[in-house]
Amino acid sequence: MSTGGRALGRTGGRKAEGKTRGAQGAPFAHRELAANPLATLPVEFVGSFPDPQVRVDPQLPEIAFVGRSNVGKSSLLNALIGRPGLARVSGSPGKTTLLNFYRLPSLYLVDLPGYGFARASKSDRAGYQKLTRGYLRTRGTLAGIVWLLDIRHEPSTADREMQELLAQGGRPVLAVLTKVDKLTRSAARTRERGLAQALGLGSEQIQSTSSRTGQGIAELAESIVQLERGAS
Ligand SMILES: Nc1nc2c(ncn2[C@@H]2O[C@H](COP(=O)(O)OP(=O)(O)OP(=O)(O)O)[C@@H](O)[C@H]2O)c(=O)[nH]1
Ligand SMILES: [Mg+2]
Repeated sequence: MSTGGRALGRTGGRKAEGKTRGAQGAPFAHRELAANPLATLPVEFVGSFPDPQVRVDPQLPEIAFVGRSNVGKSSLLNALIGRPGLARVSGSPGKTTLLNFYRLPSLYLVDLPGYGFARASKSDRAGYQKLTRGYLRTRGTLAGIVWLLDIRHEPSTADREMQELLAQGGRPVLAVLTKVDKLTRSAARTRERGLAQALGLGSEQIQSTSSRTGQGIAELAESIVQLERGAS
């Protein structure tokens, strides 16, 4: 909010100045979309990198996926591009430890290591954090961030810290609630409202999704396309 409607709402004690959009020029429309505009595009795995300054060729806008370990980043990425096995998914948290780049014709989707993974060693955790934060802070080609939160849980301290970092970065953010299939419709609606309030976001800034059932995936894909259009 503090950055012309580009970042997430209330953070760092700054007061919200009204509702922000889910992303610059791309609020979630919350209407049922028939087709996912990303699922029909060719996609290619580019590589896994340990360096936030890595040069990828060609240079294109990047959309990053960030969130707590095990929140469902890799699954969401697979669902968006319609390739179930492309990004590595696991029952055990901490699967993604590097920056993984996937190329669509005119943008990259970047799967980031999850934060808050308690079982990783302290030095590993510090390393992932440095990589994720370094990437989010310094990446010139970063066009937007998809920030994932599990619909069943309250935002953790690490989530709050991430929200702060994202607000400071001032780039468009799409807040996505994952695993909505785990709740009944009415429980999901209650959680959506509660989380929107807890995060200081308008309901149009949050999209509930399920990588399992496909709910909300086409809508998120459409918002990513809008984000990329705003960046290029
Ligand atoms: N029910 C349900 N399970 C999901 C969904 N998305 C992911 N999962 C499960 O959650 C677990 C973690 O999924 P990942 O996609 O690997 O999560 P991640 O955020 O990439 O995890 P890290 O790479 O460890 O940070 C796996 O067991 C997935 O099958 C969903 O929409 N619904
Ligand atoms: Mg992952």
